[in-house]
Amino acid sequence: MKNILVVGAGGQIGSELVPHLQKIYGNSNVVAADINTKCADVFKDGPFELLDALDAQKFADIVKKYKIDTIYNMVALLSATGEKNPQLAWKINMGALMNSLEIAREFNCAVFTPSSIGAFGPNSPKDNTPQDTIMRPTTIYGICKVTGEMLGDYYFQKYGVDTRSVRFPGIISNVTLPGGGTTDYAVEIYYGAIQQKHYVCPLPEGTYLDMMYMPDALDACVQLMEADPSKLKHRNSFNVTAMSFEPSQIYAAIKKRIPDFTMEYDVDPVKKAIADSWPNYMDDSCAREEWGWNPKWNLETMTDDMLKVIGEKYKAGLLK
Ligand code: VAH
Repeated sequence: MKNILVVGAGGQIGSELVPHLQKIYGNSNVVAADINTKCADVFKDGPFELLDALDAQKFADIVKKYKIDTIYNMVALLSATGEKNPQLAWKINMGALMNSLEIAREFNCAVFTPSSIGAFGPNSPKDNTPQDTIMRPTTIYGICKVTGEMLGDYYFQKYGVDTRSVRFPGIISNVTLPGGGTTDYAVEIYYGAIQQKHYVCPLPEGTYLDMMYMPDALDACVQLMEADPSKLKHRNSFNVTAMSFEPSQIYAAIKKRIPDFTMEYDVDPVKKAIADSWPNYMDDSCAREEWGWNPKWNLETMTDDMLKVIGEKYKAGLLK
């Protein structure tokens, strides 16, 4: 059975990835690690370790203590936050990745590190963005992600480290609010619909972005890490997407279910510039062919589930 370490477990993906992995591999086989002390109260079903991913010695000690064979490195400052402090974003994003790769090399671990649609840039093809194409991102987040992809392939080719990665689109979830992402509007809009019946959208109408519901994202992580390595022509990093929409389309999907929901636009120029540099929709045929990627959720089914779960939390007084 695998022994897994999730670093950055307290983030938007990590907070759902840990229980998802525990259901598959067993609670004691999945160690959650995060710099935030509050996470100790969240991850009570299995081992939790306080870890600053930039502390290589502590990171390695945890890998040795639990005989880890698989590292999910989920540490990242996201796109909009990164633009406020590019130097810190580089330090954290690349420091955590380099420690993950070096420790994986030393202790023979496999490594999963998410990349992102943010790894593409304004001169990447916007529609049906190919798996292999020009990538000149114009955000520090994207530069971290494309550098991370190359480091992942380098550690595989030079040292044989089993590195694998997907280029996630915007991920929509109803557990942990995302922070500092350009695609966060697609999560916030559901809370606005339930709590205020109104939302002020920071991206303009017509801004298409790839998106995915969290259950599909969690399946993508596990499916790729469980894939037969002999079938993988790519490793870092696979395009994966489930849907592409622009703000007026998600607004319409919600309004069908909450007729008195209203939305206005107040465009955030930073988020607009970032979104405009990213694809409208990616070609994820390589992931489908090489490891059976096949998303289950679309805008309609996701909207039903998001409004149901957030509505129940609201009625129970659980929303801040
Ligand atoms: C962001 N949610 O907006 C992240 C993601 C595809 C975007 O990487 O920065």
